[in-house]
Amino acid sequence: MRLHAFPAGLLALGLAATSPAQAHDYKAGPLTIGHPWSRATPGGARVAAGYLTVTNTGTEPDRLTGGAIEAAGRGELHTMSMKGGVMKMAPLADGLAIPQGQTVTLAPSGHHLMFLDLTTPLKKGERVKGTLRFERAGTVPVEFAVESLAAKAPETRSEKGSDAHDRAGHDHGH
Ligand SMILES: [Cu+2]
Repeated sequence: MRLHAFPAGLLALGLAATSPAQAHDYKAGPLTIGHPWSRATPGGARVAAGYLTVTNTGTEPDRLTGGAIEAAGRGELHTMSMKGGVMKMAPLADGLAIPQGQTVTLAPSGHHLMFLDLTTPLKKGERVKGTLRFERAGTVPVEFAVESLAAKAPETRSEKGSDAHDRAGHDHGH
């Protein structure tokens, strides 16, 4: 998908130079987005996942409704849950609530962004440009830090995007 332009001045965007050196975060109104990251993808992989934290210091709830990276055709917001001893992943149709005063974490084995139709492999150590979409805070440009491929994560070679999620043995690094 195309990345949307956003009105200048809408966002108080801050890149905090905190240590450790790899940490990065962003501000969008009352939201602080902590360390967006992804994992390196094996050759041929068509999906990648995105993880981050969102802290809402405001007085109103917000809602994460989606996200994207330039290297992928589209993005979805997913949740994972155990069903009959098997991890299942499903799109979050209504987005993910970010209640005021709380921090919501997107992490492996939990809520995450899924980037589908990946056109370029993600390489460890690089940062990939993307966006997050919030109901109130709007579209927020971020960079996802690409970290190493987890040793246990097998390759995902499906060409069918989210269909892969319903198959046994699906894995793209959760
Ligand atoms: Cu997923």
